[in-house]
Amino acid sequence: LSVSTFGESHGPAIGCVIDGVPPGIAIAPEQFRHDLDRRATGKSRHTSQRHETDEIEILSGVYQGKTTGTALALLIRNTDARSKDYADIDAQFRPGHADYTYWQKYGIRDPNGGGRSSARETTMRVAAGVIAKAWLAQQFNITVRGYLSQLGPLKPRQHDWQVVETNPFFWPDPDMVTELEAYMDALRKSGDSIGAAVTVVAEGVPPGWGEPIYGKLDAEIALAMMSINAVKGVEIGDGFAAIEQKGSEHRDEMRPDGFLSNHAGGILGGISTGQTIRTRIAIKPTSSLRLPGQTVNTQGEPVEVITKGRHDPCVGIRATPIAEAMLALVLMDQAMRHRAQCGDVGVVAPRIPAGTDQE
Ligand code: EPS
Repeated sequence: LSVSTFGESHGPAIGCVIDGVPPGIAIAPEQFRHDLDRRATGKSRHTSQRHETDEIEILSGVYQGKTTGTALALLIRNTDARSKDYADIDAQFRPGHADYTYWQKYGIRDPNGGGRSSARETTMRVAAGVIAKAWLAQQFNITVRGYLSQLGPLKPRQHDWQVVETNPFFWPDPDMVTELEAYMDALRKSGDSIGAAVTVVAEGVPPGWGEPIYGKLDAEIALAMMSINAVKGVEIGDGFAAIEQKGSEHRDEMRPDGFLSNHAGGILGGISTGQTIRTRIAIKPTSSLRLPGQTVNTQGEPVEVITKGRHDPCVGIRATPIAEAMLALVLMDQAMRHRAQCGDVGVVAPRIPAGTDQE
């Protein structure tokens, strides 16, 4: 499976081409609508107020509601770009933004919005992920879903999947939503931004997916997650908490009726165990701030920068569907690789049920 995206935040359109999609996957337009809306800007006062319609056009690869096996091309036209917001900073670099490194690499810059480095690009990842989610569900009954697991200093105290989709944050603790709203309102008024963490799980993944050395399932997940804008860290299972754990705590003991825990995050030796796959990503605070900061311009002179425009005070709020899409795409790719190499012969030992997981 291969996905490539194109288009800039303030260009005429964004799009993607997905190659290697098996034929016969049933895809309804509402499936795109659902996930694109979950990721979109302007759905609450806590995100960027740019109002894009994100109307998807399927250019190829789908016939009568089913994938044909040929290259799938998807397009979304930009309808609400406002390039004048960037007039003041087109010759300056926002501290903490890819403005600077794009300039160092290419020596040329499209000053309108973030261009390719804008989170606008993630729209097409979500669109591609819709295909992967549909295939995983239809072929294996796999569910990929996620939630915001930290917003700045705030951590959920309870976990209820039912409420994740009922608030603008993808937050699993119903008792804290008001607190999050107050936190975000104060932050937005201050002109500052905040980081966040998103957790994504895949339930129903059979054991055996992933290459043992190069192309480990966890390595591919980490690569995919780190390729999302603003992601600064990736954990699989307990991740960095493993530093302080003893082996007796970390190991996931097994009984014929199931695993007793899931510290490994569903992957051992780069191969899925059959447990829930769990990954958590750290998302940095957005760098486009209304607060003045020191920077340099393209001449190397010191200047003060203030970013206007319609920015996210916490881009992590919209990252849950993006991370779900990336996990689904990696799983689909690994599933096809596993099937191509092993078929069903890999499974010789008795399978242990997924068993206990800790959320
Ligand atoms: C973004 C800045 C804003 C956001 C954008 C992400 O856009 P602009 O390029 O107009 O400044 O609105 O998000 C989207 C448009 C989107 O669809 O996600 C950024 O700097 O990442």
